[in-house]
Amino acid sequence: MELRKNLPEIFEDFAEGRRNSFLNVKKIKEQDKPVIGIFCTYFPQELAVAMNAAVVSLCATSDETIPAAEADLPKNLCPLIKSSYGFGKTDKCPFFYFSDLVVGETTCDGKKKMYEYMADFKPVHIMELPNCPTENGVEMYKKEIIRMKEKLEEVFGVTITEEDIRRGIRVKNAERIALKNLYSIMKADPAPISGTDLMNTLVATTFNFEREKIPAQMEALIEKIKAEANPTEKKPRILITGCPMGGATMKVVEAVEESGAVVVGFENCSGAKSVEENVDESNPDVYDALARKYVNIGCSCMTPNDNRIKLLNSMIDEYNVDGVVDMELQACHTYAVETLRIKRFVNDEKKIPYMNLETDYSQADVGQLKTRIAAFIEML
Ligand code: BJ8
Repeated sequence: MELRKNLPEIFEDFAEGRRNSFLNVKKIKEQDKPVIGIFCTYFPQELAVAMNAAVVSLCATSDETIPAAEADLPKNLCPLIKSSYGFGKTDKCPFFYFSDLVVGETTCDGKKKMYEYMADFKPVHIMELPNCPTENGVEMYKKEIIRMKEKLEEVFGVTITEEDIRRGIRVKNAERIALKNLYSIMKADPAPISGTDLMNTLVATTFNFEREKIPAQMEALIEKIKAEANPTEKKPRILITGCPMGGATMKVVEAVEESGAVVVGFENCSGAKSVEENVDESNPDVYDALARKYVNIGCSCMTPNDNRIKLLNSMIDEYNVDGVVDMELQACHTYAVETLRIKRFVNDEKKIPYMNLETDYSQADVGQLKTRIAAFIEML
């Protein structure tokens, strides 16, 4: 990061880095390094770091390939699933194209059934994720993580030692701490940057293949923000929760911020959900340590999903949140069913306003979203 640049230019650099990542993944292939494509934060990336493989996120966030996907999949299916499948099927995503192996998990029903068709045109490995974040679930996922490691060894002809995995854990823990330090700057009131810049930066870092460099980059960015961002206006402070954010769904963040509020936190997968908790480096059993961290991710695919409530509880307090916006993607049943529990918790226990909205990857509802969100913000 060039420290002579001003903040807007630096945020633009992160966006540029994401665009360049298409070229970077090509370079990685030219160096004969393995590329693993993933769809979910339940994949323990420590295994990939342990074998020096690049990890690319294949969760698509645009509606471009949905019509192609709908030739094979039902129309009434989550846009994330259709879009991701469509990019793979039409070969429009370079990350998918360059992935040697795609890893999926048994999360929601739509995703796990989609992988069956995806396996027709790409090698796919499925990790069986438990439904419940219990000791049984941890035991089961531990076995799956070991099976995943063995699959990687078989496909790529490598040996992954426990020492390699420990290095992977250290690298990923340092990365998570750095990302948490970045989004924690939003605890300040007024918030120093917009939620839009924050989310775009968080998403861009997932496309940085030099993971060891992320902590220093985040540190430099935080210094820059502290030195240059001097907001004076206090605004209503919004926490966003629900399905993963990014790409087309940034329309929700933009609508919040255009209405005069600021998004101070993202509990979603692209935000705190997978970053808050680290892997216990003192656990002598690396597989147990990984299983415990990952099974604790508060996704609505888990039942009961107390970990989401736990994280929301601390974020609402720490970020001094005035209102919660719960974003559901169309036909995402697990998150949709969970809205009632989240509403009850936010209204009854935290005593602050809550709204939930359902959207997809089209821009057709932007006007309606803006009207609803503006009315919500006005009420705060
Ligand atoms: S850990 S949030 S990345 S599953 S939105 S495809 S749940 S129907 S994306 Fe997710 Fe992993 Fe959970 Fe995170 Fe299904 Fe819902 Fe679509 Fe979803």
